[in-house]
Amino acid sequence: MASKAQISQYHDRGYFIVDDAVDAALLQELAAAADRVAARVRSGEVVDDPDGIHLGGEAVEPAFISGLVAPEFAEPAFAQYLASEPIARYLQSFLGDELRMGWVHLCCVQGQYVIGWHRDTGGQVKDGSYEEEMEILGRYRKHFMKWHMALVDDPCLWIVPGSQNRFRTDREHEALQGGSGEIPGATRIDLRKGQTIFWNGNSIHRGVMPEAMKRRSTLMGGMIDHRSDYDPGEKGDHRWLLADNIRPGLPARAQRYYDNWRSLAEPRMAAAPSA
Ligand SMILES: O=C(O)CCC(=O)C(=O)O
Ligand SMILES: [Fe+2]
Repeated sequence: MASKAQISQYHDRGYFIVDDAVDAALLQELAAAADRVAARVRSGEVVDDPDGIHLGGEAVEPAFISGLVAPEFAEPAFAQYLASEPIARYLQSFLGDELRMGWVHLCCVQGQYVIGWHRDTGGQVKDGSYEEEMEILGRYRKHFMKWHMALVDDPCLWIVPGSQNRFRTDREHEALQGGSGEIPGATRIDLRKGQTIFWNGNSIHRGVMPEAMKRRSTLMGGMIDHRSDYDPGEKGDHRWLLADNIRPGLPARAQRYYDNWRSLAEPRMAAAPSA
């Protein structure tokens, strides 16, 4: 379970960092598996397509890979990780016992990488009044938790601590409109290999890869409290997850997460096939 100090840091500053959310042996497996999946996408052997993971396609240089639990990647470590005990224990403190599947993605950029300042409130008003912004921050993704886990040391994420709880400043407004430059009080998160940051995406944040850094290899996870109503925006509902070959390859706890998700997502997707 998360400690009281971690829970209050999460609520006040919008994040906390831990060393023990992944087992040492699994960490080594994940790091090696991540390199293999990136190589498979790079060579065209596996295609990570929102409509269905498949074999044999065009080589691309991946930045984010999303189909990690699909059997086409042949890397069971990712589903084991998503269903692992330490992840469940940390999430339980915030989301309760009954979770539904979010995601685990790999960020494997090489070379340049910048995602400007933003909150993860996609689809919501970005330029709202005080009342509108506070309403969004109070409601959006409230039953949801996300995290990064570094497979190699990762200093790319920047967060403005506490900004998940308050209206933007003028300087932040400018930065959120696509302006560049620094925000006073922003913190660079220096994750060492194997460390996990659980953080609130309503915070103002950005991703920047330092010039000297050659490659990033970080898992990005998310999970949802299954007591909450289904929200089509709660995760990119990739249709590949509906394929018949996904569920049998998952560990028991992940099957439960999957079934919870599918029971709500499938009827939605059937009603709106291209959503
Ligand atoms: O590169 C990063 O760490 C930030 C990515 C991001 O914006 C997010 O995970 O919401
Ligand atoms: Fe983000």
